[in-house]
Amino acid sequence: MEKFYSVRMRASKERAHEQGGKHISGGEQIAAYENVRESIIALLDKALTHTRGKPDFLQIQFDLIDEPIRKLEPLPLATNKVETVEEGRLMARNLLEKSGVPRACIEKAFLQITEFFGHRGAILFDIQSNQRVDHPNEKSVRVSRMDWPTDNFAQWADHHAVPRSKRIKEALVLATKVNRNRTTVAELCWSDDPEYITGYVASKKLGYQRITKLKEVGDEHGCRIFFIDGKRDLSSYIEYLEKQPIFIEWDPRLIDNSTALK
Ligand code: PML
Ligand code: MG
Repeated sequence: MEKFYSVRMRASKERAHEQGGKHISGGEQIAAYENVRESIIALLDKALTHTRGKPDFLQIQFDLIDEPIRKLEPLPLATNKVETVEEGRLMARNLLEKSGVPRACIEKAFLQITEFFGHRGAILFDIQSNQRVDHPNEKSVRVSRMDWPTDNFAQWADHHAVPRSKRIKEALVLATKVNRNRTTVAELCWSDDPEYITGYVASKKLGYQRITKLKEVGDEHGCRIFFIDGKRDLSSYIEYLEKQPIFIEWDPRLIDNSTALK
């Protein structure tokens, strides 16, 4: 069996993340041994050229994946055009509700949203208790060990007339891993990159729903919230997010499987 390595990067400014530094950039790849060098260089470039600033702490590590890599079909993608942040956020709330997040829970999360800015990982918000549950250390959760082989992504992107953008690829990889899991009800995300204002709501039910404006240009506040069903086992869910290796693989024979969500 071919061996694969998880390659990951994190970069921050002033101090390391755990010492309160400002998050600059993070990245995940899975590579065969002969491609590890290329992955490290790609992640290094990502960290050194980020619009959030020059990092002064950077860590890149790789480790052997010694368990089978599970394959998942990418979530179907749709793009919703909006003109203003207000319209975009209203649309996000509506998509979350359609995905099965109760209205009261959405309102509570939006009231607290400024507390969820600036984390390098994701916030877990429980729809049963209406509160954040990735406490007590406030570290947030980093989804890791996932990738989408370049050729297959390019085929998928060309077929769907989506730009071959690394950012879209990385976001869809993460959203697919997270939202194919039963504990996740829906995800809300927008970037902390001041120049990037498109974000998304994703869920099993609605797929990956891009929203073209969720914040103003120049705003460095981003967020990533997983609305989860807290009746399920939280520790095995976090274990899945952090440890389960995933490859996204699009099967061109399933041409537009928008109704075939698992
Ligand atoms: C990020 O930059 O960290 C998140 C980007 C989310 C949206 C990507 C897209 O579909 O355009
Ligand atoms: Mg980012």
